[in-house]
Amino acid sequence: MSANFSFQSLAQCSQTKARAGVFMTPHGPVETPRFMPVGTLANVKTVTPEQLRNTGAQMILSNTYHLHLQPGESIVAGGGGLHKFMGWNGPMLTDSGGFQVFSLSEMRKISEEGVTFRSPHDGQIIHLTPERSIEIQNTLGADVIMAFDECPPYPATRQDVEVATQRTYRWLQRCIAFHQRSNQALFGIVQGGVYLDLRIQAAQALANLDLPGYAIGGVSVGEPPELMAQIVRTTAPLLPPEKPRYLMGVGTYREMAIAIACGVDLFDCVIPTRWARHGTAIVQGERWNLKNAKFREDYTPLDETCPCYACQNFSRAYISHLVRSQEILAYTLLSIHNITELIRFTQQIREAILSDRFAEEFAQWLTAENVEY
Ligand code: PRF
Ligand code: ZN
Repeated sequence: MSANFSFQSLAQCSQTKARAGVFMTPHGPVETPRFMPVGTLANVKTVTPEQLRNTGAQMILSNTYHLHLQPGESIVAGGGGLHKFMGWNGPMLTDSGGFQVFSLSEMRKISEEGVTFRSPHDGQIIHLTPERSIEIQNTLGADVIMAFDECPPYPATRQDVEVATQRTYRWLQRCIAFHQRSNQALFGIVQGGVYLDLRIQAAQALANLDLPGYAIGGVSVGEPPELMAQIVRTTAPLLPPEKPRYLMGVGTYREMAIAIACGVDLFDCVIPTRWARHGTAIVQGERWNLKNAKFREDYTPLDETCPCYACQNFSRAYISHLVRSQEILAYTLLSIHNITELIRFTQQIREAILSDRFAEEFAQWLTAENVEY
């Protein structure tokens, strides 16, 4: 690993594969396991960087696809790079764009060279290739950049997933060849859909490449939860233990707890901010709709155990009022709270791992149907 990055495992659970560690980046440490909030368009929606820092966020995410379309990476570079442009001084990661092209744009065409699609902004034809994705991510300047991959939909035939997984591997080799900066760590992404033999092949092939970190992609795309658990349980242990492992797009309590038990260190998900904008609070892993009549005269905080700004200063009744009135402050307070809840959950797991109490204390989250650990 380059001198700018390191991953140190501080403790290993005696009953599961969970570990607590520190991932060091040029913009500071990330204590793992940890949830990373999503800031798609160079901001975590409705939350200022200062508020975000106070949720316990260490590393945050942004997206190559979105920033390339709007405002364009040269504008971000003109503003001093992604960190300076958006006022976030901490560790940052950009996703490569492949997944977003497939989930968000129309008229996409995929070939060995890359992906062609129409910009949803102005209809312009855009080509994204492994080299182009890395070039854009180099220009944006996040600490961690992701390989350009193809995430097959669910369900998909074994044949289609095999083609996508092998192409993803060739694209990774092109990303590695193109990426020349030591102050940005390139993570590889394991695909393979729900086909465990393809997952195993891909994980072993990637493990041989000595990358600074590894992600598991292609999950949480509609497959049943027990399949996701099986995929993570099969894949994570094959990735080098001395490197950070990142499960992409996953952020519910149960999914994170299970993945952590399999040795995963990092997570991201739009759930806390997206739900916030729908007036939904996450409380101890449950989903509460603040429009519910029972909150109208409930003067207690969202979560009495939560240290966040929203819980320390406002009641359920007040936030319910803001949600009903569609006041923007509702979304800010709920985003702050939801992000804090998810980060706190991963922090509590980290502390439990450090004192080897994880398997007992989080037993309620560690079961998924038909899955054993
Ligand atoms: N690939 C990339 N980003 C992603 C995913 C993926 O498979 C997922 C799948 N859950 C979320 N974000 N590049
Ligand atoms: Zn709170």
